Amino acid sequence: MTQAQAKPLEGLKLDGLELDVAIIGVGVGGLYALYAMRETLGLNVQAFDMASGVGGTWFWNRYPGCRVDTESTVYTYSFDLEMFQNWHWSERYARQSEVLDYMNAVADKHDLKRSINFNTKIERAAWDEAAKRWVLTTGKGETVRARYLIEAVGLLSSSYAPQFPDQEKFKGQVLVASKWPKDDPDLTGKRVAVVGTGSTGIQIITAIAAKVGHLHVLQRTPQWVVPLGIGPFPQDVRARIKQDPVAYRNWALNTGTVFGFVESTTSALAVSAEDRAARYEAAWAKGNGFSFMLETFADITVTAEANKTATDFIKSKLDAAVKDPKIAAMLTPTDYYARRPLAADGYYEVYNRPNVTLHDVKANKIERYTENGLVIGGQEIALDVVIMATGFDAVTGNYLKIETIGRGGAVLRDQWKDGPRTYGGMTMAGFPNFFMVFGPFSPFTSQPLVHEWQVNYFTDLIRAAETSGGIVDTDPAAVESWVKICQDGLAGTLFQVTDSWINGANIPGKPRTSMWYMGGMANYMVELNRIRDAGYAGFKIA
Ligand code: NA7
Repeated sequence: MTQAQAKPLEGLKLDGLELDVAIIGVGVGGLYALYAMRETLGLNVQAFDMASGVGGTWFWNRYPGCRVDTESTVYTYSFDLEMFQNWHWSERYARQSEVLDYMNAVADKHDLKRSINFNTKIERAAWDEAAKRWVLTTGKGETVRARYLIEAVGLLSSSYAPQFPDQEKFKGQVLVASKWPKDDPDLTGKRVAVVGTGSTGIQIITAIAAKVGHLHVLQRTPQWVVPLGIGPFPQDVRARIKQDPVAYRNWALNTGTVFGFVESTTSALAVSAEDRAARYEAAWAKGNGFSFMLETFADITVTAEANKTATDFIKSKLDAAVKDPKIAAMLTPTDYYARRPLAADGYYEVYNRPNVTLHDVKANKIERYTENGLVIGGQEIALDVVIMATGFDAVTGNYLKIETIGRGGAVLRDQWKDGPRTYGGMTMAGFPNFFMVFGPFSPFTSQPLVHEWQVNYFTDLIRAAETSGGIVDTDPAAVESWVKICQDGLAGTLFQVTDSWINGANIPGKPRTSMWYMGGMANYMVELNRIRDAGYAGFKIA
């Protein structure tokens, strides 16, 4: 890592600390929230993070091949216009180390680390009604009190890594992708198994296949994969951002998913077969999963018929790329193209390599570890390293890890037992002065610019509360109507019926439900601005 190591705050005694604002998490959302609270509002703020540095998901996910699959053009903050205009991204899809360097540069430029307590876990947050304060308890039992609490705990940062029986017997190494060691383990020549073929798994697989001795891919459910199109940062976009960064930011925010392209409004069924093939071919050549799914046609994730046109096309590419038809068949999904869209260059070609074996672990279960490896369908595979790329307890996971108690002793875990409940993805009823950055029922979009937008939105709310001396709470009826809008939105899509982390189906026992506003960022801003213009309807500043 090239960035300066973050030092914990020196001399700050946490126990008994009184703050205006406490922030949990200094990933993309929390770092900007810290800036907004301290620099824009001038409040007394401290942030807390379990990590020893800034970056959130980019701090922890250091696995081989880790990079954004959102264009770097929109994977950036815009609040510092000078940095937005001039930051040098070397690639169209920045590598993890580059994203982390960028976040450290932002934090250093704005001297944010002096307000961050690293290596500090917040285990409990309880509202003290008499004092009108949130009372936070750290992992060491210290107590910090704050008038406002902002949780920026990450959408995809609560690791999910199931343990297979007898793991303690295994003489090799078990690595969890989302908790990758800082001292990057050398996999050269090793016998490696990758469990999981989501975004993380396919990045690791394509990065290490040529390096390891033998790669065993343990696939439970095949997924549709398109190329990413790794290459240099596009100079035309750089010129556009440089010339008018505000216009570029506003353009990006006014799309559906804020991925740096405009979503199609054309049905896949409204064009001729030749036009359709040409559009898919161009999207394949360009790369990017979100672009392939959403920039080509409007209804791929909405109707089975449109979806099939996309999967037929990807299937034709898969069959052309994979030499062994049996392997090609194993790689072919049987469900809709309606999970989070995956993209990696040369993914299918990996399976032509003589040192790569694909295992179907749905048919042949991963049974247990032995000293030498894993037993799969009754057969032992000898291994040096097992990499768990098994995903996250997405969206709600990290909120529920903190024991959170609201007004009248309301327990967050009880309130969300059948699924989360929020207003605009930012607040909850009965949890006053509590704000989430990209909480459940936020728009289904890329992150940084949307985080900024939400933080700016509740910065205004906090300013209003500061001016009136009030407390910000949320009307339960407003929450219910927002949840209904979000549930209806997901119900109209194939995301609803396709198992994935998007609907909670990846975690055993998790309620399967919508966790998103599916109407797109442009509409989200219209809805939230309408609420603001109606005197913050649904929010209660009292
Ligand atoms: P994902 O997309 O949830 O993928 C997890 C993968 O792990 C997926 O292939 C799972 O198979 C597999 N998995 C999970 N549990 C098991 C067990 N017990 N045995 C075998 N295989 C298993 O997580 P990622 O980390 O790849 O990506 C998450 C997001 O992070 C990504 O979309 C980006 O936005 C960033 P399954 O499909 O459940 O059968």
